[in-house]
Amino acid sequence: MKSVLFLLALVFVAGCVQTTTTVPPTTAPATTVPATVQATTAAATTVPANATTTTMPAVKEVTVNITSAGFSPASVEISKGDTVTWANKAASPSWPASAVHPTHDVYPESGGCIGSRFDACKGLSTGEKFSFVFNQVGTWKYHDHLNSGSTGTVIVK
Ligand SMILES: [Cu+2]
Repeated sequence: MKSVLFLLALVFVAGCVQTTTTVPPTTAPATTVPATVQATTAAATTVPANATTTTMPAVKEVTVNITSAGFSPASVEISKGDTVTWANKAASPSWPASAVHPTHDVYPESGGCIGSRFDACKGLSTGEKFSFVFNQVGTWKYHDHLNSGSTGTVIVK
């Protein structure tokens, strides 16, 4: 009788020990899940950090619409290295180019087709665009080479 009680007590203790041993494996996977979540959170934090780094040095692009009434807006202000894109929304062709007509040589970068690099070098048809990167600080007047009375200004700071 005594030995049966002892055996029962042993089984009970063994059962308790077994139960205690089962708990840590349950806790271990639970610990692994937050670790995975942390890793995912860390990766998610890295992506916006990269996106911010990419956004900061990004140059600005300003669009000037060419309408039947002229360049709109007629004057734009940008920073050095920014791009101005002329989009022809008019029914007739337009040829944006540096002042002064017809030499186009005011903008101080040689090249292009007439007197400077700031020159579309052709009439843009309706829907067509011309982009130019301004690397020279200054106030640069331009005109429509096909309608020289139509003018605009790009201020580069
Ligand atoms: Cu011209």
